[in-house]
Amino acid sequence: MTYQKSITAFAEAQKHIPGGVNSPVRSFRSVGGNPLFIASAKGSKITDIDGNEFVDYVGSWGPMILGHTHPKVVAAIQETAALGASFGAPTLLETEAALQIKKMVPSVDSVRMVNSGTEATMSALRLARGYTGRDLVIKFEGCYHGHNDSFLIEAGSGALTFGVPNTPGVTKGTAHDTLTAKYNDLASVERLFEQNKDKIAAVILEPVTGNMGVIIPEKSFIEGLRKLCDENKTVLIFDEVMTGFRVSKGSAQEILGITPDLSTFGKIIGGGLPVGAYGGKQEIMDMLAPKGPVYQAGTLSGNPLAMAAGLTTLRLLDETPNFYEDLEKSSALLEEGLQNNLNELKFKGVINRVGSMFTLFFTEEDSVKSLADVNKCDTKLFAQYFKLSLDNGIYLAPSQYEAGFVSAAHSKEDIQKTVEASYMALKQLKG
Ligand code: HOZ
Repeated sequence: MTYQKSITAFAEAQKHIPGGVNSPVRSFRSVGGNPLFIASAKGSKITDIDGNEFVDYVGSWGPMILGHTHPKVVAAIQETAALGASFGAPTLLETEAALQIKKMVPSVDSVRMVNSGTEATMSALRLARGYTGRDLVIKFEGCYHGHNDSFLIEAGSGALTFGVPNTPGVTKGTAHDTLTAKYNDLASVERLFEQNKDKIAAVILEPVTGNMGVIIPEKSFIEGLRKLCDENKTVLIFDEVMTGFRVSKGSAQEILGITPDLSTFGKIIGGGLPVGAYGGKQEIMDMLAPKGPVYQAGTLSGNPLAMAAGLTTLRLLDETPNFYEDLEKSSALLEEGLQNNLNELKFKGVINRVGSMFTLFFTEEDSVKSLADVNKCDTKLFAQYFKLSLDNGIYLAPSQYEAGFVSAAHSKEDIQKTVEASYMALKQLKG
């Protein structure tokens, strides 16, 4: 495979865009290489400007659960665009989108649209602070909730990949208001509650993590968080930007059987267009302006194109018979194939998967349950695996600390090709 056009394009982009990319995770810096510049995508495949085609497991970092350029989503965007791209005034689409989200996630009584997952978590935290009259927030090491100052403390995703979990530019005051606990370690949360009685506004977490790779919460941990928040009148926020409508129709909260007070969404609810949302208990949501005193706004919030793409996507997820069952089958097939490869080649690794989100961790450990476990992974080995996979036509996220996403467009042949490519890569790594 040649990547020459991408190499030239990246050299040019770096002259005009910081680091040549508009979001750090897109650079291949941590795996050493040149990011691919993408020309187009269809279904499960993505094509770069050199004409190379890959089976895509990035899926725009989560939104493309139907696969790329789904004809109904494309038609909805085109039809809506013909009527006007943005009005800065209410449209019927916004209420329809809100109703659809409420139908699929019953903990949401009322929902406010914003433009990204970052905006959703930032606004949810402000709302929780306004509602409780408290300042502190507990987040978990390795969880990523977008690039708000409050959450760039021990953060995952690109912040972890590029070694800046506590980024410069965040004021001491802001950092002081963010407390960090350990994922799957309830005692670390209990300690923070004891030390900060009646001061904690919110606990926020990825109910299944994707931003330090996929980690599954233990039942006692997630139940314990709900209990602690109830006892301390603290708002429990599930950041479902990645897991929302991804791991099941009702999102992670459905499979975990835990009802958060607020949820944040993004990615899938925009069908590939920029969008975010936060919603939850009526009593809390009623605190938002113009009804209540907590201010939050946006010129492009509830944008018609994003609403049309998102609503069409959500309706397809809701109404396609056996959608999540079928997605589970292909994802399980992939996991089984990857696990068989590991077993056959006696290669040490851990695969964590929930529905169509998965991570293959290159680790000597038997399980990966926390950031401490993630930090034991061999990122150099991952980088080599990533490159070999790419050369074999498989496009993975360019970091060990991310999730892979299977879409409804991934066929049995795609999965088979991926398993074979993975086998070849692992074999080469074994030497
Ligand atoms: N949550 C996404 C990856 N972990 C963010 C994508 C980005 O930062 O561009």
